[in-house]
Amino acid sequence: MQFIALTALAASVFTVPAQAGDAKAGDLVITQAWSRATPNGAKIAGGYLTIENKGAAADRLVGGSGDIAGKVEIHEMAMNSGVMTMRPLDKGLAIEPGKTVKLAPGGYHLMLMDLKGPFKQGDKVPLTLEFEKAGKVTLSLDVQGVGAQAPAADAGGHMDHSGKKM
Ligand SMILES: [Cu+2]
Repeated sequence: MQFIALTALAASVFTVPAQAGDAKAGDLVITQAWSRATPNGAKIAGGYLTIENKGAAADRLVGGSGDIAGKVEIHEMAMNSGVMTMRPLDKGLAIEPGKTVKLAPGGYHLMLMDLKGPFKQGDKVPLTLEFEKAGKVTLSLDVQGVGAQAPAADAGGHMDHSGKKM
């Protein structure tokens, strides 16, 4: 009995994240999760974060969800015939073992769509990410100012990359 109690205690101690704001899911460590304040009436926002895979097997970011958005997609931004475009990654984003993948303006990002309300600077927006192997992990996006590392194409490029109105 004593042994079992101690084991349980040890396990709970080791699952506490090292730093406030960081999140862990299995062998994945997620840091620097952030977003930007949304302009008036905006229905979309980008989500950015760093994912490190400390394990020996590949994993895959396959989706996300949150009360603040009707839909969360994983997008890739790329130059296409001189035009900055975005496309959803239907199969998700691979996180190779030993590698760190950064979601940042101008590259991979989370697309939070059908926002239920504005993001204001200083907000912490709760979001759940889903990984193929590590499962679900909840974290919060630190909302920065409107112009924080904002690529000009971000908001404007969204109406047509999927062919859908949002
Ligand atoms: Cu996008």
